[in-house]
Amino acid sequence: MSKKQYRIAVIPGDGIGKEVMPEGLRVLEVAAKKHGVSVHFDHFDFSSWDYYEKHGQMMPDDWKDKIGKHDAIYFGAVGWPAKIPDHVSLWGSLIKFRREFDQYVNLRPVRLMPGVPSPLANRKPGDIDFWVVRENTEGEYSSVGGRMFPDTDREFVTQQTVMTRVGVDRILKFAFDLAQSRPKKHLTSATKSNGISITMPYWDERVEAMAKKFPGVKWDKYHIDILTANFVLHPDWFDVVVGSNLFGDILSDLGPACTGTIGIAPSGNINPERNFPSVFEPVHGSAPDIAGQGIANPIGMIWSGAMMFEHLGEKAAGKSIVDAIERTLAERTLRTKDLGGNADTTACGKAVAEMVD
Ligand code: GGG
Repeated sequence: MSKKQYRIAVIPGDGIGKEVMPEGLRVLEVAAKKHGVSVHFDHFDFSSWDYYEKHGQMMPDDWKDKIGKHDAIYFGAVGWPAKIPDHVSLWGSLIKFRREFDQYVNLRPVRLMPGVPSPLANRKPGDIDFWVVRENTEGEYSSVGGRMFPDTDREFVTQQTVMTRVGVDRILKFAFDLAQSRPKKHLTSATKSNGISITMPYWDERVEAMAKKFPGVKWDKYHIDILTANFVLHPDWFDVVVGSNLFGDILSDLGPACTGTIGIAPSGNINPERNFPSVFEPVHGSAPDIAGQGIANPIGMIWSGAMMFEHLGEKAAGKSIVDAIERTLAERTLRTKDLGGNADTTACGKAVAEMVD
């Protein structure tokens, strides 16, 4: 039994984030109890439209003091576009975490679970089982740029992609390390160096340089356009796929969609050096179109909790949650509507909790 008590900051955020979070916590509590893991949850209401409405900003000025000493952050979803522009909510919360806690790895598994129908023809579990490794602190998500002469016919808007050698090399090293640890030992790099003629050839150069340090890893690269087509046509080709901030974001929505639904996809925003807490959140956003109906799929939130336990070193507790997810999804009636079932958010969460052993 682990002697440490983990302190987890819990931030449900907006929309369905508020609905799936209780199910994530339900399952974490059961797994913690069964595996002798001691966890304490501190709840925060910021990173949400409600907080913004009261305070005029997404988070308090001392947000880092409030959550920076926790062992991890468990996050729901951000964004309420009817009330606040998406870029204001995202840059006011999640992107601050990623940058200021140096969470330069965004790790997102893509796996077809037993019993879950893939929208792709003739795919079975094992055919789709790979990781998307997304660069998480720079690239296309840069704040370098601006708007001049607004609302005139001279209006001019620019935003630069930023790639640093440190930033590119560290994400590539993480991805090659991961590929080396897997049976297939295969890495695919997402590029677009024919059209994006400065940053992407640089990315390719750094991939080639890093590959020399990993002679045991087979690697290839695809332009992002054909790579997305190959995700759909040949998902079995992939093992570890590494991409820039934007390419990684797109690929990690498309990948899970090929496994049935983006609703099951988890992610970790990871600071591998552990100087800061890492954030674990479902890949999906706040989904205003279905929020408030109690029908959101809680599996992405629950699986993110499993990733969090694994990151904290509580491997058995994490695995017990993933196994419980597999057993739940195998039963059609326990799945939510997006996967052809009729369970609501709570029923699906309870089913996973009951399956944890
Ligand atoms: N739970 C993830 C979330 O709320 N995502 C909102 C979003 O739009 N994220 C964009 C990003 O991850 O870059």
